[in-house]
Amino acid sequence: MLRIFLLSLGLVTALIVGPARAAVIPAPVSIQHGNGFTVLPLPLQLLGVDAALVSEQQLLQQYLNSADIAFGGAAGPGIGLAIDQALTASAYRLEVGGTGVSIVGGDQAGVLHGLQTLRQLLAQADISEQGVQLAQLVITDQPRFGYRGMHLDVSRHFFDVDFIKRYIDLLALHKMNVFHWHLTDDQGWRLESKAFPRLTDVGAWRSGTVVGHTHDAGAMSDGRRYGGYYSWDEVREVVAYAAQRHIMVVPEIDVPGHASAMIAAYPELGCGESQAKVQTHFGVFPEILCPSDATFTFLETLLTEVAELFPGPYIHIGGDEVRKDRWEDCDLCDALMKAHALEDHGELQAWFVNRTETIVNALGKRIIGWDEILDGEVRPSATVMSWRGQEGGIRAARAGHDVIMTPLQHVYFDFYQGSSVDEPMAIHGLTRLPDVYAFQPVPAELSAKERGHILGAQANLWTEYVPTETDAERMVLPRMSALAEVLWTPVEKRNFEAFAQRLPALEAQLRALGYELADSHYKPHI
Ligand code: TNX
Repeated sequence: MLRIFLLSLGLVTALIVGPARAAVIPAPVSIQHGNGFTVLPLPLQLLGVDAALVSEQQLLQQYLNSADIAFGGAAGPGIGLAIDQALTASAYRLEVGGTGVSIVGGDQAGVLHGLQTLRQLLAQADISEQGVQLAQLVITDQPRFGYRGMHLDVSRHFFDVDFIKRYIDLLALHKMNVFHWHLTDDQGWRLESKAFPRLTDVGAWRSGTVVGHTHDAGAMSDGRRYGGYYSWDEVREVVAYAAQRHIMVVPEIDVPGHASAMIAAYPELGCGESQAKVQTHFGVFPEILCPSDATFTFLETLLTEVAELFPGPYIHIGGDEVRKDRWEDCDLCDALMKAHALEDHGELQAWFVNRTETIVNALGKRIIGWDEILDGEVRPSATVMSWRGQEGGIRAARAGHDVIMTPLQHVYFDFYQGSSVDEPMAIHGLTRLPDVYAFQPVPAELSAKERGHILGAQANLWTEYVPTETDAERMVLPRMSALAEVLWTPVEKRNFEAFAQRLPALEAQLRALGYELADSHYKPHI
């Protein structure tokens, strides 16, 4: 502002004032600021794009469009994209120099990450009739972790494909690369199945919708039918959309617990007399799958469909919060435990997981499970998602499992984000912006070898109390901006005060893109 004012008075040149510091989130590995500016004339010229980067060039055009920056010019300094295999995968180098902007990636993902940095620089640039004025600099950058994820629960509340794409856009902007799609739960089944149409005919619908933020369970339901699901075409559209942004989609089919909707559709999958319905309230429900041959035959057919729809290497099979007491009154369960010398129901659950893993592995995929799968002996080939703190992840890494950290203390984005009474109703808990930023995904007590098992981390957005798109955006923004820095930036470069200074520029950019953000972190915390 001051700079613009001084410039308009003609009192100083940019060189005297010096270029504004680029505010990039997540903070890059290195930024070297130059002394001057480069002015890119409008419309912007897009230069020398490799054939392998056609898709990234399309994205660049879309990004410029959504920032209202004209492109298609043919003169003056422009923007060039290239691959240089001397750089590592996902790494990039961005230079704003005399001849324009050059983004060189170690691969296409690296170029994409460079584009996200450029978007932030453009959003902060002075744009006039002369063109876009960018501070000269050189950024070299690469991610700290390979797995940088965001989860979204679409069961408790349903979000349509347009929103899913806007959510994926947010991941890309933050240089995150995994979208964990929590497709099934007690309150709704959201994935079309050709083999089992009742999963959506019955399981995708419940007899009440949420009528506002309230913890009064009775008031949650207005009696109308609520629900929805994704067709195979829609899933493919989402997967392709994510792939263009170098984002892997991890589908979750949550078994054997959190399965009320599945059992409501196919009661024979449950243990004993089924009372299952698609649930309308928050909670952990007693209906769980029975470990019968019929269940595994069903899962094999279902997971074959899932494996075809989702090209990524993982299928998440849930495993959390299983009300194993349901297996107490079950002759088949007793017989299985005897036959396999299983001592308790935790071991029976592990047996269930192992058998499901065999199915998934035969489909050419690997499983991920929530940390409860460690209650018995599961094979080290299962990747563990540690949510009840980091202890599960520590145990898992020591036992040779790959681990994704998602501890509720730091990255449960369904929790409150501030202590003000104006805070919108949330499920419970408190995860403030500095709590997210303080997250250390690699526990100090692990050995070097064990640390190698920590693939990265993700935040979870459970949506029991997140009924609308606006609510969802306000829960993840700006907390995911803090998480992005945890996952990307070298730990020694992390500094919350510096992040907080850079944040307003990103917040303005996100608002300009039409997202809603929470402002809890600007309010006093008592
Ligand atoms: C626990 S985290 C759950 C979810 C709930 C969440 C609410 C996990 C694996 N299971 O089913 O939505 O708490 O915070």
